[in-house]
Amino acid sequence: MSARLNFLKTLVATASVFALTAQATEFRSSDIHPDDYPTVQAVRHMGEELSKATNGKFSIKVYAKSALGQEKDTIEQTKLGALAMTRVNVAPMNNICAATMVPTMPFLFRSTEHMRKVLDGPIGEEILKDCEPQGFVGLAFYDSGARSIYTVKKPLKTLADAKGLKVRVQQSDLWVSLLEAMGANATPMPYGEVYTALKTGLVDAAENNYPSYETSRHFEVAKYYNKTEHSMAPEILLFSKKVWDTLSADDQKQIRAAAKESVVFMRKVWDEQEAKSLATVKAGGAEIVTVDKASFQAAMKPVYDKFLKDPKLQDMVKRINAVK
Ligand code: GTR
Repeated sequence: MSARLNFLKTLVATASVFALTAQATEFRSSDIHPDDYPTVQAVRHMGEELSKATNGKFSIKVYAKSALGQEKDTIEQTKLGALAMTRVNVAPMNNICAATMVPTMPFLFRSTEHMRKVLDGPIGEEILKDCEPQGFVGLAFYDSGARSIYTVKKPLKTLADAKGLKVRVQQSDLWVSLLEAMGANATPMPYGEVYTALKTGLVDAAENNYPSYETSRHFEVAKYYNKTEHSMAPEILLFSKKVWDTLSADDQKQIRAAAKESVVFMRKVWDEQEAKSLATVKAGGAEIVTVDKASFQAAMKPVYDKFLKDPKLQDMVKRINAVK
């Protein structure tokens, strides 16, 4: 008798667990950064908000530290619907979705405030929308600060110092041209290979913001952080269109709302992280070098000419410049 009761109890328990799992969906999201990096924290925060708003129907599990691959791989998986979400920089999207080239453009944003205002407004929405025909629902932009060139052997003070420098760039044709316009030799490679490339002399330099320079430990190998601040290419949070199309309009609304909310959270964490990373790299022996930025800026026209041939994109740049 008691054996039968136990059996029934187990049956009921199993059935209810099953019902729960049958209803609840956990979206997988990828990131190349370590666990406590602002982008990882932001998507995790989004998951918590989404779970609260939907009474546990949806949640997000973030796979950090490239557990699911480098950015190009996870973009591919997201397109196929094998992965629901990926947080990447706009750079590896440049060749896929043309509008993402615009916020990548050198010396485009005048300040963090300018960048945030543009990306929060209709222009930001337009860029996100441009990824949809390619299989991605753009949910949000996250801050990525300003990128500067860091060098192993000697500081870089003017454009002339960049001549012939072997610089790692992100996997984007635009990024190759950007460094070539500076007179450097651009070597595109995934983020995960940069530390070794700097250490073995495969490249003389790389470029990134303070948090990446610090958390990747690149500052231990490339001591000169030369403040070129040549691009403020933001991060982008992408949802798989394939998965998206299986969701109801109401579910989609909840996801969008949680993503937007995570931007506010991210900016706070980002500002703190930038300050913390700067202090860490300085304490670790990095030298912050002042650069003749105007000489770099003056060399950028060929990049605009080559990549913004489409009048729509040119117009977008004009509208960005007009945002006060
Ligand atoms: C970081 C960015 C990453 C990746 C990396 C890189 O700043 O957060 O998404 O783009 O730079 O240089 O590959």
